[in-house]
Amino acid sequence: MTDETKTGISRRGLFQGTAGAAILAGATAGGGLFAAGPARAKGANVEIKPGQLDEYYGIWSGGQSGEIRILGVPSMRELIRIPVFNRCSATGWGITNESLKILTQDLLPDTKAFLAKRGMKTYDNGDLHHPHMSFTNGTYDGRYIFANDKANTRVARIRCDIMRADKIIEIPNASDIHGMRPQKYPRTGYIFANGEHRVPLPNDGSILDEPKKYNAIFTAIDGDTMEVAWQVIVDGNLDNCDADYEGKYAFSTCYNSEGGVTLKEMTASEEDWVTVFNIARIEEGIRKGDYKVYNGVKVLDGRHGSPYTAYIPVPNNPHGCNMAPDKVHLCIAGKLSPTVTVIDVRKLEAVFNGAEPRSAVVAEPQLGLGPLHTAFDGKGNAFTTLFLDSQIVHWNIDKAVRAFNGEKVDPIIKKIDVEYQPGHNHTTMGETLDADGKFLISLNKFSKDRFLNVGPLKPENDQLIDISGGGMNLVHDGPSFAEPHDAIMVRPDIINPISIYKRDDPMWEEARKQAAADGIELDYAADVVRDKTDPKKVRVYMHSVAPEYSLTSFEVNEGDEVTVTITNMDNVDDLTHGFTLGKHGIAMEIGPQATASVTFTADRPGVHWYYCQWFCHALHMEMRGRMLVHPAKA
Ligand code: RUQ
Ligand code: CUA
Ligand code: CA
Repeated sequence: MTDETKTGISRRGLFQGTAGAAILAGATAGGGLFAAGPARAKGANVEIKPGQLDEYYGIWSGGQSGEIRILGVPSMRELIRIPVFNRCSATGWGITNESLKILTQDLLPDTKAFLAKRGMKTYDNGDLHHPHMSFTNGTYDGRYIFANDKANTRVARIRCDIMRADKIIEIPNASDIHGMRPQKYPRTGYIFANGEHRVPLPNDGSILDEPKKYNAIFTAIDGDTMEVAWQVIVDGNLDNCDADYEGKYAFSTCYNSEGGVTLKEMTASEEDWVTVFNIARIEEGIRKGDYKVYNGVKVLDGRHGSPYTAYIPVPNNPHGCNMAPDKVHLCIAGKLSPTVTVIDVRKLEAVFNGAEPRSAVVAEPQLGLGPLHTAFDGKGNAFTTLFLDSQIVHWNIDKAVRAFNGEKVDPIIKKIDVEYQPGHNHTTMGETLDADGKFLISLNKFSKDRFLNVGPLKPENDQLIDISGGGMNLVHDGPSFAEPHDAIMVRPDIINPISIYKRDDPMWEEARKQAAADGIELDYAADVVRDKTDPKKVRVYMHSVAPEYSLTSFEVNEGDEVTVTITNMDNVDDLTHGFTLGKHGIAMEIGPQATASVTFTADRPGVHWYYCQWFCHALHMEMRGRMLVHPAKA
């Protein structure tokens, strides 16, 4: 954010204004957030007692940690973490063959070659901003969670039955996937993914410091196959996105219509735009062959003048892009402008048929400084985060439309302070037709003095607000580690995870095939098999029943490539075993009835203990065995 915003208010002035507004909010809101003090606000009956279950699943982005976290809402208890783009020491994500397959198989050929030169199989990091669930008929259907990786231009699909990724694909041609949303209607369908940064196409070094020749690319992924369906070249760049409730359009905010590469250049203009993608026309364009193929993907030209896109001017450097569950209003947060631009999606057809693009704008209320994202209560009201003001503004969409038409009405219902600098916010079921207006989460980028000091890197602060009575009551402050950009809150009846794996789960398909080829029954295995054609390859098969592995030792030779495959035969809820091999950097979880495997080279002669790292039994410490590695003969 620049010091001087478009409104001409300096940062110093802003903070003075904020302090004043904070006092005001405290006075008018009957003890607004500042006054709330302790984590439970008076009158807000949301206490979750020990042993009680929460009312919602919170599916939280783990930001630059690369993971997803599942919280219980409203208790804000962190329930579990799902490793996605990161490495996980606990579960072995990025170590096991099963996870490595998902992390590597859909990388692009040039990425694989680039990583191989560095001795890597996949990227070790990720920057996960936007977790969103698959939809059917405008509401969550509990099949999948999709999430972007801005750092390495990937999109992941997470199975909700086991809460593990089953597909991670790298997107060609685009650079740095930021905004990402599933199609809401009739079902998902497409996953829309914004390549935020502009790069040359192809990006092979033939074009370097010629920004005019760079492009941003919009991608539609088929959520069922996780293959790229098509891409569209756009003018400007692509920040956040959303989709409508009729399956007609996707929308993206553009903060860099200037095509700049420096902050100064990217904020030079008075206006940027929202890019609207016309799905039917794009599909028609694909059918008619109006595309070029780059890196195996059909790419349409959606720059100005094309039939595929419309560019609707909005004040400079917009950010959030949120479709209201009234099926009509798309809310574009102004960021540098104190406004939210409201677009009526029913007017877009006319725009695509030649009407002036701004004719689709039906409101542009002034809400406060630094609007970033908008959430909805399903009752016609919206909540917009004000980053600079450290506030959330509660406003009415209909009144904003009426005010835009000249009526003397104030759309603002109330403002409350949050601690501090909110980015995303989200309401329970708020991005679906089932928006229920119960809770609002404010994901604040700074916690400052809100918690015990933990050193220079502070946690962020997630504040849960009860909006069920039409007001806004803070019910919880929750510190969170880097860095929830976004979150969704989903009714528990929609998500039905299993507790015990099915033995035919596709996750360990390869291990199943290999065992069959070796004549091994995974469920009862206690075998060491040396490969017939490549005698340096050894496959060790065992199963586990608490507190024992079926093999208490196995022997290999120095230099052998060893694959250890373990099946957890305990058929009991919550009985996970593990396999940690000392001094080898190897650890993996093996869930109830799951099979997991890991491959490594036995290049340390000697005795190496393996042990179970998930406390599973009174004799868990004794759940161990030895790998004996014979030294290579000199
Ligand atoms: S963005 S703080 Cu990565 Cu969703 Cu707006
Ligand atoms: Cu099995 Cu600990
Ligand atoms: Ca701009």
